Amino acid sequence: MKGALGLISLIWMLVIPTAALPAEAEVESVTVEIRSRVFIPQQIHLHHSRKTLLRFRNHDTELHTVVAKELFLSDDLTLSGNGAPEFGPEGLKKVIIPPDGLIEFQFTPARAGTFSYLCDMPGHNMQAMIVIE
Ligand SMILES: [Cu+2]
Repeated sequence: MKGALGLISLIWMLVIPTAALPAEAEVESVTVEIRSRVFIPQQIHLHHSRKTLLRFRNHDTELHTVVAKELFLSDDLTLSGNGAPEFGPEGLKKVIIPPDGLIEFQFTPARAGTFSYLCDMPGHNMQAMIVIE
């Protein structure tokens, strides 16, 4: 009986804090791994008007870029990690990710659609898709 009570209170401790999290914490978090010049997975799904944390982790020993024209034209875009962003007249053009590097995009996708992105390093031929529902 004591054991059962202990188990129940343990379940409460595990369940309640999650249920009590404020709406602010409802961030959709997705990670794309880069291995051997491939974006993995090849397609990810996000949702418009939902706060998103999109990570790219480069496991290769060479640098890669993430070039996504329209996708990151979001008012609330913030970048973190050790990538090097490049900006053009229309905003963020691309981010360079060093070997073993990580970049994090925090943004809210503005609209639904299918967006392809790529790495524009010569000869890499790397492309993948983000579907925003
Ligand atoms: Cu690349």
